[in-house]
Amino acid sequence: MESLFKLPDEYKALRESARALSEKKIAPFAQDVDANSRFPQEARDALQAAGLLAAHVPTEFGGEGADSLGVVIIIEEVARVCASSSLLPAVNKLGSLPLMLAGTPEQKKRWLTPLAQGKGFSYCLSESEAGSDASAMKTKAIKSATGWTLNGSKKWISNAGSSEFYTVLASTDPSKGSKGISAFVVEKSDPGVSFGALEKKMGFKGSPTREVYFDNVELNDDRRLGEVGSGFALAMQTLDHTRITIAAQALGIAQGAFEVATKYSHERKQFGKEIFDFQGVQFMLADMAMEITAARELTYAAAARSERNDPDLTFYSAACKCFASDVAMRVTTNAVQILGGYGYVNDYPVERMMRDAKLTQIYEGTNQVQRIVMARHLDDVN
Ligand code: COS
Repeated sequence: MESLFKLPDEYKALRESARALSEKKIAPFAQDVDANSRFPQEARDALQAAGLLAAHVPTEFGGEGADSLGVVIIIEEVARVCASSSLLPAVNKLGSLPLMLAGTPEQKKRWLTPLAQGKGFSYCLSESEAGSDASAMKTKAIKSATGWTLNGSKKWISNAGSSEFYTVLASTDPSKGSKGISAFVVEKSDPGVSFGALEKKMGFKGSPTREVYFDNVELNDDRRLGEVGSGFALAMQTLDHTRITIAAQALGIAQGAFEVATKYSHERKQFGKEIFDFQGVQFMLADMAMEITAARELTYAAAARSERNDPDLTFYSAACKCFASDVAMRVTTNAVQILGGYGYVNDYPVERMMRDAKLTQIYEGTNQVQRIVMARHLDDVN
């Protein structure tokens, strides 16, 4: 009973070091990264130097072997100061998880080792006509004499062009629908791989998002992850684990906005007193604190399930992603409200946080998709 719901000390220490690093080496650049839509190079270098860029990579491949909760805490702390930067470790986990789940020992050694050394790993599932309906993808891998020939394109790919490696889902037998999809590792240097222009986004402006094109990309069969036809299930299984990192990101954004709003409410005086002294403002802050706490408990509970691969993981990961991102949207919107005119201009970070929060309700499955997933797993709630 004593340890029930109590975060073990090792995670507290991890939070402290991730927070110190984020405040010192990432926060000072967050506004510039957003304002100039530029790659957060300082964050990338600082995270790599500290072993936090792909901390989930097992120690046998040179990583830190951080568990699901450890990765959640790292992402949460980075997102608290700069959401764009927090996508670096999050995407590295997303891109490489199919390899960790289904790769052979040789495949793991081949790509996880350079990932731990700082090469990025992206995830290519979505297409222009296949977003929520992911299995409607048109990208095809056709069997060739030596392996596979890949043709098609993927859309909204985080860190595209910056990452060295890409897990690509492609149809290997269109007649079989979701059962005819397979997963491959594609390298940036493979002939026939190219990238579109940077998307101009509402938020997460420091994170490069591009289309990825495959024009007769020849892949040996050793690029295939798992069995032929198992790709869609692998993609969904991956998201079961990684949607939790989006909840972590949402949590961090919400926490950051909540702290700014609380501090401001004590500094700002109107009608002769701190605006904190108005009950209307206190109620807003109390609601923020309550919702963030609830989202954090749910996210950490999901992370523990991810680590154990519990049967109710699918429900928990969808629930925490949906809940935490909705919380982040409400919290950041209310933080802007508390700061009033100052909140709407970029003297303070809350307008950036509000723009960033929006994406967490959309990517790795819209919150409507999360509700579809939850509705299919209602029996897990008991
Ligand atoms: N784990 C393992 N396998 C899974 C799975 C999971 N969580 N979810 C589905 N599958 C497998 C099942 O094996 C299923 O086959 P069976 O019929 O044998 O059970 C197969 O995949 C097809 O699943 P389903 O019928 O549920 O697929 P749908 O086409 O109905 O799609 C949704 C389901 C909408 C939930 C799915 O397409 C989805 O998550 N879409 C959003 C994609 C997304 O998140 N995109 C964001 C881009 S990544 S940044």
